[in-house]
Amino acid sequence: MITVQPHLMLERILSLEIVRVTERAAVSAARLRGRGNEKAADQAAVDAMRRELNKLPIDGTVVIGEGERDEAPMLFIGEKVGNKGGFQVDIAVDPLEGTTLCAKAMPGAIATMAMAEGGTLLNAPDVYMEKIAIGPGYPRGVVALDTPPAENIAALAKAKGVKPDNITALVLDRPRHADLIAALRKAGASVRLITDGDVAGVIHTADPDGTGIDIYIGIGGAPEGVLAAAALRCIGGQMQCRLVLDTEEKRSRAAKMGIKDPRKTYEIEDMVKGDCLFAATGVTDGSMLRGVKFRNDVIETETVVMRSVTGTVRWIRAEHRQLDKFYLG
Ligand code: VTB
Repeated sequence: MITVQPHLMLERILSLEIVRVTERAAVSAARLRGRGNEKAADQAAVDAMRRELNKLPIDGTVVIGEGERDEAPMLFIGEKVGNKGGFQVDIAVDPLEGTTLCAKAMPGAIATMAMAEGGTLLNAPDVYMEKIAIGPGYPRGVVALDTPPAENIAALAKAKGVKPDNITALVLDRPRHADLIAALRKAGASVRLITDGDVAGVIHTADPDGTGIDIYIGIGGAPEGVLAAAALRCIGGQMQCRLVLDTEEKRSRAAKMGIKDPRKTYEIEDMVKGDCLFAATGVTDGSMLRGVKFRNDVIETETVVMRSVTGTVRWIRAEHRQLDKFYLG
């Protein structure tokens, strides 16, 4: 007996289809690992992701993409993707999250995307975003964006039942975070710094025992924030974010995208308003995913795919033997 509700059937099938999308993007980018050419690696991932997205039975609109139409020829915000055969979906893509990591063959580059019902993903401009995220299992509001770092660390430690010096915070290594890092350390926390890749950074908080990360804090990209929110919508956890709209130009760009209150604090449910799918494939080896491996006649990929309807998280290690599908030339 089929127990899947009919209206969820397509979405269920799409959860494997989006794996194909991030796999292709990851393989194309991985060919350009360590070549010092961020643009070329990104372009390869974009091309592959777009080609694959256009095969899906969806009527998709890119809401988080490579940029505005005039600056991004492909996967621009507003671009229609899919074969228009299916239902309306919003798409968020970061075909190569961590272009620098890929160009330098450093750990943690991924190809990632999220898909949700049409009109449910936050249309965020490509600006900075303040973010704070913790994993599941804590009382709601235990940490907050506007609470000083020391108080957040103390509250989180108390809720976890440990001392503050057993809390580890993940922060992007940027000069803008100097005060934040100092305050976290003063509060007793250990600070793990990353050079790039805060989508994976936020996801790390969902499994503190496995990753050693209890909290993600700091300012990163807004598109990456929405993608991370999609992942947390599937696996649980809390996140608060605010766009950094510090110039008139940014505020008017945001307003054009429908953002009425430039100082709004977004929770996960404000960024991803309904059910969603999230997928990420490793490009370079990282603490979340293995990178692409090129062997004789076989290409290996590792992908995580999540589905909010059920909270199922699948880790998919694939061996690809039909290599012409990657259009590697
Ligand atoms: C982060 C990080 C990305 O951009 O969002 C960061 O997750 C923010 O921008 O991997 P800055 O680099 O300007 O700090 C990335 O590093 C991608 O560029």
